[in-house]
Amino acid sequence: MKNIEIGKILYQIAKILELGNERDRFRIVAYERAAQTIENYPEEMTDVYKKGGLKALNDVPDVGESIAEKIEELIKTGKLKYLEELKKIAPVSEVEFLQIPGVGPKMAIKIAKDLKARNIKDLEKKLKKGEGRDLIKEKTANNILRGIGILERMTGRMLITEALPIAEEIVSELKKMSEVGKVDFVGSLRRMKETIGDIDIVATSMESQKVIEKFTKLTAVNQVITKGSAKSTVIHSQGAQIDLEIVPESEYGSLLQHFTGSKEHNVALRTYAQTIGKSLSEHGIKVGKKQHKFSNEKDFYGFLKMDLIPPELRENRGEIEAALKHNLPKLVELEDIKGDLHVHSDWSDGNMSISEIAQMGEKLGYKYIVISDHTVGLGIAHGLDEKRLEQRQKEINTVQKAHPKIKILSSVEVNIKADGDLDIKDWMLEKLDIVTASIHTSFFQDKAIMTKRLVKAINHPHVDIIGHPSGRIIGQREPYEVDWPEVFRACAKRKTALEISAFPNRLDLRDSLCQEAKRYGVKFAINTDTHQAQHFELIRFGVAVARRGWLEKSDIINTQDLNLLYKWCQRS
Ligand code: DGT
Ligand code: CA
Ligand code: CA
Ligand code: ZN
Repeated sequence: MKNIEIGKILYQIAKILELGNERDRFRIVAYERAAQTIENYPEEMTDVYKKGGLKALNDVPDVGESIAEKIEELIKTGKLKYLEELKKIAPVSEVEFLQIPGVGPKMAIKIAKDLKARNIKDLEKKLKKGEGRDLIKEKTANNILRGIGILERMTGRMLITEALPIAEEIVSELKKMSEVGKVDFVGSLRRMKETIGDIDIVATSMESQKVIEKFTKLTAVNQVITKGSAKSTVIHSQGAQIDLEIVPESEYGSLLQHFTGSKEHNVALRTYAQTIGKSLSEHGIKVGKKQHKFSNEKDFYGFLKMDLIPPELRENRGEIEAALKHNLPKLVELEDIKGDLHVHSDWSDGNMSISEIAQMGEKLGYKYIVISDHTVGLGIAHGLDEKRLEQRQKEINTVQKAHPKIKILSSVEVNIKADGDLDIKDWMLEKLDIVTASIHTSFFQDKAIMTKRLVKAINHPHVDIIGHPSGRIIGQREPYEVDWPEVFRACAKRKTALEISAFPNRLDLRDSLCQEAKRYGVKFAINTDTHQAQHFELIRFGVAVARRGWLEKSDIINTQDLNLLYKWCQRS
């Protein structure tokens, strides 16, 4: 059983406990935390268990004795008696309603008991007809309908962080086969889109049938949907669909281009090609009767008098014109990142000490690392008040002495209250090196109020960055209603950066909004929002969003040397 599956089961337990009115809030939180840690853990729990048994499971952060035992049972039997028991007590429909983003236990019970909806479909019908408006207000009903919409859109899609390891594993298996030449994953995954429908892989081989045979027999393959002489579709053990196509080496460039997409990019490209008398297909470019083949993409785009377009830009958002004019952006790269500006320590809800964070930062080759714990308003995250912030500063000073190679900056992720004020006093904020302000409460305000609230925080003299600016959680929560142009104008004027959170289900600010914000002159910070060691490596997904948003090194404040970063922060 994979970590992702174990994580899902633990989340499910937390939800059912909540539904059953579990009094012990900490028990619910314990399951949620364990689930989050395991989902992102770099080593499979099965391997941890193989090496060190129950004790090793217990040593995984956030995994206590009782949860370790449950993981052991899951690994051994693939089932969990405790969950079966819980499900017997919890009503089926209520558990189903909990899947709807924004619907909590209380609402789930109300929907089932008072509105008498039998399942999600039934609920959707009832709400659309306007039934039970005395029980559920218009606004709430609309929120629930929106939640059902998110659920439907997400169904069958995975987060890129789930899809990428699966694709990488299959690519490496294919590379091991002696019959295989080149292999690449293509489609939305190569474009680094935030969610992935299915995984597409292309490979070259002279013996395609043999490769297809071996591919369909890989241990990670659960089910074979189709199997041709050069094409196959299978279902991976983690539920993902994988399309494999074997292609001739001589046409590899055009096929790679075709299967990378996006469909919108390909359609626009084909339309442009027609205007100059060329006809595109997956096999190459036809001029008159002559079919030109391409072994690499650079030659393919070059034949159309274009620069090679990075996969992340192939969404038909202006890249074709830019490639023709030879002014594509020089996109930011992972190696450009000089430090992470958003890391939680064990002073709030992170599980690393400041010393461990400094060590990790050094290991990653960062020039600086920013400790940005939550502030007091966020009770559940053990937020810091002014007094504890001063205590933390002492520890930072001590650790800094032991780590002269990396600069440890003192920061907070301060809460933006419903009225746009911050929950830490100005005199304390002034002492910090850098300040990120984020919204963690009152998500569903009207557009005008939310915009005013954000702009107030942007204009605060001590705020340098707005954290996860749109508040969306992929598959769970829609972004807030915000007047983005107004927010972008305020950011550009005040020189407040917008964060691109690399956290897998946030990836917020999203790609298209980054592209738009850049036009206003907004700067960005690519951060991980790390709470535990393995989160640091998520930074690549933040860089991917920035690249999809057309951003260059100079658009990102944490690609700059420390003195320039200081300059950015001490502007007031
Ligand atoms: P996904 O799987 O929903 O995340 O998105 P993609 O982009 O991976 O889409 P998919 O798997 O349906 O197809 C892979 C690529 O194949 C797609 O990006 C472009 C190409 N393709 C598929 N269908 C068409 C089509 O009808 N016209 C053109 N021009 N290209 C297509
Ligand atoms: Ca795909
Ligand atoms: Ca596909
Ligand atoms: Zn955070």
